[in-house]
Amino acid sequence: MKVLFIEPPKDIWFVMGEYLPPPFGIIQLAAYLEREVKDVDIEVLDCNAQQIDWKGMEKRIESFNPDIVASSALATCNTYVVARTLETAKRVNPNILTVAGGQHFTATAQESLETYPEIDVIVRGEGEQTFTELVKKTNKKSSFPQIKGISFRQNEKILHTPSRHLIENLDELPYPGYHFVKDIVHKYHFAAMTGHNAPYALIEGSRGCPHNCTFCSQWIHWQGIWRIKTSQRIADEFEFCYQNYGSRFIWLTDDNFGFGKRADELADGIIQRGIEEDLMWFTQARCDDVVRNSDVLPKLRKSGLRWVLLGVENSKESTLETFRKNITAKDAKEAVKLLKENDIFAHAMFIIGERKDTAKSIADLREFANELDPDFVIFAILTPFPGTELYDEARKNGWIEDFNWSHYDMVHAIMPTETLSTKEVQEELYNCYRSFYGSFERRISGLFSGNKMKRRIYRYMAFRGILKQFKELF
Ligand code: B12
Ligand code: SF4
Repeated sequence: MKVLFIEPPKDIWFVMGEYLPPPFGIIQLAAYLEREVKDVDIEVLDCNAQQIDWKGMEKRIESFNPDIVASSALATCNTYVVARTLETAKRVNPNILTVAGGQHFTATAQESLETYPEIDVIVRGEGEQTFTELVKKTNKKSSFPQIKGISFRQNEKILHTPSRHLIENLDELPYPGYHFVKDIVHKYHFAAMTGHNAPYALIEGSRGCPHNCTFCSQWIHWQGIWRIKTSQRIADEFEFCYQNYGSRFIWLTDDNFGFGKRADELADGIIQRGIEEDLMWFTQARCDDVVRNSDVLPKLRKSGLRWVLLGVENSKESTLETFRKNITAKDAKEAVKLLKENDIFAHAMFIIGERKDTAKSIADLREFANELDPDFVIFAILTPFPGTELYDEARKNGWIEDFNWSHYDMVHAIMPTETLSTKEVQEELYNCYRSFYGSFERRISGLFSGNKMKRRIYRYMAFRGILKQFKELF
């Protein structure tokens, strides 16, 4: 049995500057499959890192001659590249079983199977156990209805088997399969933030989130359950990547790190392993968690935590309530201040385009962002990702004006607000960036900041003209 995992050629998210991430979801699945099934020949093809175009991909599929080709969208905006990948596989050999998975395909299983005849099976939700069972039963298609967690076609009908239970203990997962990409592992980088000399790895610390924001697909995908790896295990994975793959910048994939005791223990674990001196790591966090757990920040900084992305989202109370975010503008101010005091790069994410947003409320948000003055900001447009409560509401009310999935990148406006057209929401995004990064004082203070990461990103922006790229969206 031969299985080929493919990370398709795809566009980077220019908002984050220059980076090349490892295809984490699929190397994780590959490692699990390798451990559970002995007689399987597995390859991972990362078209981005190997600079392989569509033609090159086709040739690789031909030469490897797989029984199964599997690909992951990561985010909704990559739907078409995954479909094209699987279509390419079918063109090479119609007998290849093509499999897609991840948040988007899970949420749109019925619709995706109706739209893309090139997809044979969609693995819904958690992939490891389901995909492994699918590989074991590939040659017995009659047993597909017994595999929990898949959607597929049978006799012209689309079937969805019942969902599978989640893995209870994430510590039982194998270490991520970086050995599948060992020849190119040195290529992964987040140059805009950490330069070219800090090999970049992703490590997963948890799945899901205990909160339930209306626009977020994360908690829905993981069934509203937050499962965490032990801090000991996460620290082991840090050391594993540091020692074996030379990783010097680690992105902890948790959408909500949680801080607290877990963070304290992780910082201890990294420091005890003696790898903190030349290690940088990143995570995403809620503002209230940072404020509540400020006492652990110095130790986290010592362990190499250099950069935190805060989901500030908005300053307006009613908008935060609509999002069910359960934080306040005061939390955001305090969190940014605390991160900066601890020399941790404070990165804030804001969302514009909520239904009640007006030109005035977005101007107020711009003012708030300027006053908050984080080291770096991303303004994003409220996007109805399939699977979210927002998507259901927007669809029911006919708000969605654009169903081109490649625009679901939080940079393209998809919906109008009550008072702004979709085009005006798009223009407001540009105004937000211009307001924040257009400030001469901010640019100068960025270029000469005491924080190394901040100096690097402002230098990067100065030379690459990120503002210009936003302007080109119109
Ligand atoms: C790291 C990351 C990034 C990195 C890139 C990482 C990469 N490898 O390319 C960066 C910063 C560049 C990035 C960018 C973006 N991201 Co991002 N990102 C993440 C993050 C934090 C971790 C991804 C990860 O590795 N998870 C761990 C793996 C194991 O989980 P997984 O991929 O879901 O896979 C499991 C299952 O879903 C399933 N599965 C998945 N794929 C497949 C495929 C097959 C064949 C099978 C069988 C199973 C399967 O099995 C896996 C194991 O159980 C996630 C949030 C999260 N914690 O997942 C957001 C997330 C995926 N990103 C998101 C978004 C919106 C984006 C952006 C559009 C903008 C943004 N705001 O960040 C851009 C798009 C860039 C692009 N063009 O691809 C959203 C996606 C929502 C959606 N439905 O589209 C997420 C969920 C964050 C969120 N809470 O909203 N991202
Ligand atoms: S936005 Fe953040 S806090 Fe809210 S549900 Fe998603 S991951 Fe959790």
